Amino acid sequence: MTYDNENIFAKILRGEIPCDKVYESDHALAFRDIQPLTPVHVLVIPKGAYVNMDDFSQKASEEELADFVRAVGQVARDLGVVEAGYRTIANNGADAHQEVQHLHVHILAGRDLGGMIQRFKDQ
Ligand code: DGP
Repeated sequence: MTYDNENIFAKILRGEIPCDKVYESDHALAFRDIQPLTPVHVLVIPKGAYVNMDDFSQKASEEELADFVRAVGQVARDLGVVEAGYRTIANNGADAHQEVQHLHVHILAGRDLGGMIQRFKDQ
């Protein structure tokens, strides 16, 4: 799994393109999605160069892993969405339609999000 240093989130991390930042820690950054699907749509990314959850879960240090998971929880609390509820999604690879090849967790909230995923038609 090769990390592309020119992916859009790497550029955000380097400050080459702007983002609407909502949270930053030693190992994580959170910012609003540029194409929000819900009233609240924030992306949480590790600062390290990890393509996806498979990459991150194998190579990240314990400190990075802990910081990232805590960041997701903290951002949800900061956004005020814990009581009403929120959804976290991390798309990994082709079948999941991962568009940006730097690990990111979507935090989706602000309305009823419906069922988790549509059933396959043949089920
Ligand atoms: P995914 O399909 O899980 O890889 O989602 C990628 C998300 O990244 C998508 O919801 C749109 C968002 N996105 C793409 N480019 C930018 C950008 O330049 N800035 C921000 N804030 N979000 C972006």
